[in-house]
Amino acid sequence: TTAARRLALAALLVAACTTVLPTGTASADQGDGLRQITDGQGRTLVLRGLNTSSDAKGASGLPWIERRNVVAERQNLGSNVVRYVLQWKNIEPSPGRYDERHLDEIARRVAWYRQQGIHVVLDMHQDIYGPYACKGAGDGAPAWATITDGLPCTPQDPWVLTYLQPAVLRAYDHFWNNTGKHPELMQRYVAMWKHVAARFAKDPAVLGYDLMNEPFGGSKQFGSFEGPVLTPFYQRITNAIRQVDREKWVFVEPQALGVNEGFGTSLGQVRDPRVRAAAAKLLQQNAQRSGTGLTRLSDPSSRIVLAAHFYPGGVDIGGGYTGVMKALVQGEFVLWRQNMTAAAKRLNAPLWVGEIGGMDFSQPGAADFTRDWLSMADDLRVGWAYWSNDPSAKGSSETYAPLDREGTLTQVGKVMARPFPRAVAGVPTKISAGSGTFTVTWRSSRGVSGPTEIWLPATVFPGTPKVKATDRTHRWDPANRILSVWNDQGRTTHSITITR
Ligand code: 9MR
Repeated sequence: TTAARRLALAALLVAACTTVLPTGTASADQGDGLRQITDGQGRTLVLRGLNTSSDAKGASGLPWIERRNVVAERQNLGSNVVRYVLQWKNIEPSPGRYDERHLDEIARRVAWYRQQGIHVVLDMHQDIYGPYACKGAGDGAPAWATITDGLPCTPQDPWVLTYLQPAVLRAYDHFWNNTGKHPELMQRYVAMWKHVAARFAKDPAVLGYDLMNEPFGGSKQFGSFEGPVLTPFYQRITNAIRQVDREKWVFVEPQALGVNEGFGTSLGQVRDPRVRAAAAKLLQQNAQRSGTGLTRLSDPSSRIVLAAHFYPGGVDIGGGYTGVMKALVQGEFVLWRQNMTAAAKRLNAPLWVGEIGGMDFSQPGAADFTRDWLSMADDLRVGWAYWSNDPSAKGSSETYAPLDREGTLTQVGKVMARPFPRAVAGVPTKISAGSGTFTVTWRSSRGVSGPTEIWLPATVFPGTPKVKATDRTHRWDPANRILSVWNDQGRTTHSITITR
């Protein structure tokens, strides 16, 4: 039966993950020491929001949303980020010719997010290589970049199995130049990213670039893909982007197979050229004004983010979250946490969950599952983007999307609407949501200005929130439901507890 197969799959994943677990006990506080994504004022950004959208995979490459949906998202979920789906096929319909009208359409939607104060991460999406690899099954690459050598292909159910079809494997093998025949494909992809970055470099809403959704190595996987093939490719794209954009964050994803479910990744470190450039400038300035001391530069640190996905095996293919299944999925939570925080530390990069897979709310345990991944993110002080915002992406019922087409919270949306600190004036050390209470603690860090901003949903805090804080100055903005807290001068650790 399918239930038995799901169980077997989950058990297999847990067993496999256990074998790659680092030895030693899990630290209770794995979020400690993780680097953070920061804003222009040096504040830590805890980025939470939705993926927009799965239906953008279609011919137009554009999502279903209208401006009012973005307004509703900010009001009802407090989103401060969107992972915005775009695709190579729509951007570069023929080699070297970029569709500026399509980029304008993207920019028009990016502006809707800007108006709501929502940061945009541009996600170069792909699944199963592209629509031309397997009879329209996938999305991503244009026809001209899809070379399958006429191999056969039959779309599979579940859809991920289509990755293993001969034509799809060959398309990837040519893209990664595993075949040694098409080095121009990766060159085109790099040049395409440089063009997109040049287009959005000055757009203040765009926070960064997610270089490739869920990379798949074709006939090379894990150790023969992530380190030797994917890492240098990311480095090439990053170098090209930095020629036109020194500031924005670059989001890199591990391979999806296995890692989405908790396997460790062997992705290597991508170096940010802005670090070397800033150091060189500093040396030069010091030489020019010898004796005047160091000149402060804005922020010469690396801006590479590890954007991992989380799809505990079982629930994303329609299983429940009860009994043995729940225990197995919880095992995957532990593995994912341990392996992804270890990878982020090894890569010296902040961790962000670019996709967390929702669960079908007609299945038992869906609310518990949602609360559990939300709590994991709180514990780690990492942000996430939920997959996805499509009201009917997975079948006809509206069971996955947090908001319906009118912008009203759905069942999953009501669980997801919970308090979080959008920006923290320092390094967050604790984020904890209880029923009707919320606590954040943080420590000061140098060069930070502006307040800590906490979003408080009306569903949890209907009235004016009661505040107990170590710091004296706060302001409640009832229209936007944001509580701002300014660090007291001289204090190094801060704490705030909110009750209703
Ligand atoms: O949820 C999406 C599903 O409806 C599609 O059939 C499938 C193929 O396009 O893609 C699913 O979305 C996936 C996303 O593109 C990448 N990460 C995993 C998502 C869930 O499977």
